[in-house]
Amino acid sequence: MLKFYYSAAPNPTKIALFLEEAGLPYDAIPVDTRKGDQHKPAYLAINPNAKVPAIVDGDVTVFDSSAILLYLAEKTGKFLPARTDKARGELLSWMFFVSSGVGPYFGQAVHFRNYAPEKLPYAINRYVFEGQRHAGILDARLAKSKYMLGDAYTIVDMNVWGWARLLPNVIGEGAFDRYRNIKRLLDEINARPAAQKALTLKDRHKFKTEMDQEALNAMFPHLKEKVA
Ligand SMILES: N[C@@H](CCC(=O)N[C@@H](CS)C(=O)NCC(=O)O)C(=O)O
Repeated sequence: MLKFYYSAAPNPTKIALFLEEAGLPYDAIPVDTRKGDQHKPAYLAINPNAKVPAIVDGDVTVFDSSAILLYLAEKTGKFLPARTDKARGELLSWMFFVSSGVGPYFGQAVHFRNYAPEKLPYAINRYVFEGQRHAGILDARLAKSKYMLGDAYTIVDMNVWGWARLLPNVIGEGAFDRYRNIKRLLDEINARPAAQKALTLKDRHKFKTEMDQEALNAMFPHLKEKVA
C-alpha cells in the first residue's frame, strides 16, 4: 500500500486531500517534525530535504508536495485538466507558481511574524508584501473562473487550498475580506467530505503540540548554528 509520510502542516494536508478525493488506499505514517523525526536517517533516505510530505509507492519515492500531486494525478488520471498542450502549460505554470512562490513566501511570512526570535520589521514587511502579492494573483485568477484552471476542480486547487487555509496567519486579520475569491474556493473545498477527512487525519496519531526548545531546534536548525 502507498505510504504517506505526513504531519498536520499545509503541504502534507494537500496530499491527504488528493488521496481522499481519489479514494486511493494509503498508510499514513506520522513524521513528528516538532520531535525531529524529519532528521532521522530512515526518513532522510526518503526525503533528503528533511520535510513533509513524501510518499513511497512501491519502488517509487516522491517528495515535495507539487511533485507528489503531479505524480498521483498522472498515475490515476484524476484531477487533471484537458489533455491539450495549452491546458498542460497552465497546469505546470500554476503548480510551479504555488511551489516556488506561494509556499515559500507564505511560509516565510508566517515564520517572521510568529516564530522568529526577533521581530524584524524589514523581513516582516518583505514577506507579508510578497504574501499579499501572491495572494492577489491567485485571487484575480479565481475572479475569472470557478477553479484555478477553469471549470474543473484540479490538483492546482488542492495546491492552493493547502495554503489558503493559512492566509490570516500570513497576512493578518481581515485576509479573507480582502481575498474573497480565495475564500470562496477555500469554503467550497472545505465543504467536500475529502477535505474533512484530510483535516482530521492528524487525529489518528499523537503529534507534539508544544513549540518548546526541542521543537524550535528541530524545525529551525539555524537557531543552533550561526553561518552568517
Ligand atoms: N517544498 C516542500 C516544502 C515542504 C515543507 O516545508 N514542509 C514543512 C511542513 S508544511 C515541514 O516539513 N516543516 C518541518 C521542518 O521544516 O523541519 C513541499 O512543497 O513539500
